[in-house]
Amino acid sequence: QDRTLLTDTTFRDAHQSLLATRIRTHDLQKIAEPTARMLPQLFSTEMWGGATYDVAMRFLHEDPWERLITLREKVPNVLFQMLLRGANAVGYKNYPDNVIEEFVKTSAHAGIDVFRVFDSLNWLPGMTKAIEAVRNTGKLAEAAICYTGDILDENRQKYNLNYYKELAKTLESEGAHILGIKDMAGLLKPEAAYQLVSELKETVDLPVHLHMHDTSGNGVFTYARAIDAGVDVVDTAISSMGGSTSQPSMESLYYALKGTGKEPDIDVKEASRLSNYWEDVRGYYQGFENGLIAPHPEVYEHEMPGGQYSNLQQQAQAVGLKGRWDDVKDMYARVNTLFGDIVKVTPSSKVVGDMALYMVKNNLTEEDIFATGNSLDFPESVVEMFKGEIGQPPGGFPNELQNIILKNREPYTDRPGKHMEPVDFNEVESALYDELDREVTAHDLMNYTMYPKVFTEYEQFKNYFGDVSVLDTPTFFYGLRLGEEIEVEIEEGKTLIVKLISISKASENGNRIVYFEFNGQPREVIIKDRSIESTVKEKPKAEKKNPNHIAGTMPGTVLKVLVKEGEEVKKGDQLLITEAMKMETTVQAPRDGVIKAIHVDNSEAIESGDLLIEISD
Ligand code: PYR
Repeated sequence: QDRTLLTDTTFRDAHQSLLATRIRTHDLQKIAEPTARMLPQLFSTEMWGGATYDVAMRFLHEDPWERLITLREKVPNVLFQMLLRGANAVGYKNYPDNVIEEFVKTSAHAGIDVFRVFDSLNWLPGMTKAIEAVRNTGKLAEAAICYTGDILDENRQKYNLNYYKELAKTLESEGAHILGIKDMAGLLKPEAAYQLVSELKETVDLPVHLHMHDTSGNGVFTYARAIDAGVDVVDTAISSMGGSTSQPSMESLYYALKGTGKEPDIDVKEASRLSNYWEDVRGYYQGFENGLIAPHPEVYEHEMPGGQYSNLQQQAQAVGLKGRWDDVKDMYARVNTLFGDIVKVTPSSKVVGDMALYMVKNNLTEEDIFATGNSLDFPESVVEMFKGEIGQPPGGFPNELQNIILKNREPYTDRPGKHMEPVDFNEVESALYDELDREVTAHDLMNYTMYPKVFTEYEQFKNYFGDVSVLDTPTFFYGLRLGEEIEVEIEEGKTLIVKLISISKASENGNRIVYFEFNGQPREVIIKDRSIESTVKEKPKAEKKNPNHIAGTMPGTVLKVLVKEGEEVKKGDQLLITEAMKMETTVQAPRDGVIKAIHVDNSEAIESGDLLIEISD
């Protein structure tokens, strides 16, 4: 009997799914060499891609490429795997073809060996360029089918066995080296896994690699049945970073299979030593835990991906829906039905999540959407998806709803990449050179091309605060307590000892003097306390029933005002774009009229109910 091969997802999907993607390179690199020594027989380690790319810059103030390069140096002996969102690369929208090509080339060069490519609607044209780009680098293209629904449910047959078999055949003919089954929510039940894997093994002549999340608690059972059916590789995480919304636990699967001859070729004692490390480290990230402390079979109802659960929960809190999480989960499933039952994985899952938040926040039902949808301002991501910007679901979008959401504008049905101008990287390079005032690397180019705003803010932060990646994680997240002493290794073998002595009262302009010891020498530094300056002026509130008043619907920021006072507008014209968490909304004119007053500026913070714009006849 062949041993089961494993991919270890601890460095990527495990923390994306348990801790809102927050594990820092600092904590990964400390355990990288021991991991390489202790788990040499893995098929691969998934350590990059998905949400880790933008979260690194956005929240951890580090460069995702440095993570890849640092880990590559420390782990030379195991294949590195990344998650690539097809035409969306590691972003949330389609990019021009030459960006995909360049991104794949650069990632392969920096150390990625296996690219798991998927499309968030299982739409083949969204994957073909990425598969081709991977093949051109000589690396391994794992093309993944996203699993949704339930092949055993006779009442829900949109995604049935035949559907998956046809897709698998097509991916094989497109040049996939490995067939992935990406069960991003953990919906694949044990018997369904047996049938699906058996049929796919009959259908294609490729190794089959199964990825799932253990949200329901049935993960190891599902894997065991997939292994009975001949699956070649499965995704697991080190036990203290496994289970729940993460992947099933590596050691648990090992013990479950022991005696069958199919147990993976790992030293389970070494694996549990790695688990001890992660158990301690996980504690530093407690604030990002998603609160799921028990199996959650409800996932079979709401179908939310493991990687989305904790992130959407945070988004819901940020828009004031903390007490209504049950409603959001329920609405998530209803929105899926409203959208015609689609695959839900980044970015399509985010669209469903945005719509669910929008409907709960505004107390809307499906009937309201059909009855009053023409006057509703849907989240930007919803409008974009229905316009065809992230591809097409099997069978297309429901027509009536599409007309309502697009306000009868024409969607497109071909590949979005076709409509996009290629990015001129020389131009980007010279613009960046001016802005950064330093040599521009291939990695800067990718960061900027994919996330211009996030990258610029990351650079500004780094210029202001320096390289914070050297700080230990408790200090990074929570700062120093008075009297606390820490060691900071700024480069190999060069350690500084920092002790916080005291902090002065704030001066009138909000500055404080921080007294500390630096390798035993007293030092001080003046720092602006950004929490002072809370004299935020109140904005006028919109009159609820006044049709001339346009109000903010969620706490957030104004991204861009698109009109001027005195300008004539027609019903449906775009007035301004707002952002709440990462969700953009375009506010449209509810009727024809003239812009009488604009009460907000670009980048201004707004509250729900604030008066943004007034219209008159
Ligand atoms: C991602 O795209 O980030 C997933 O984990 C699906």
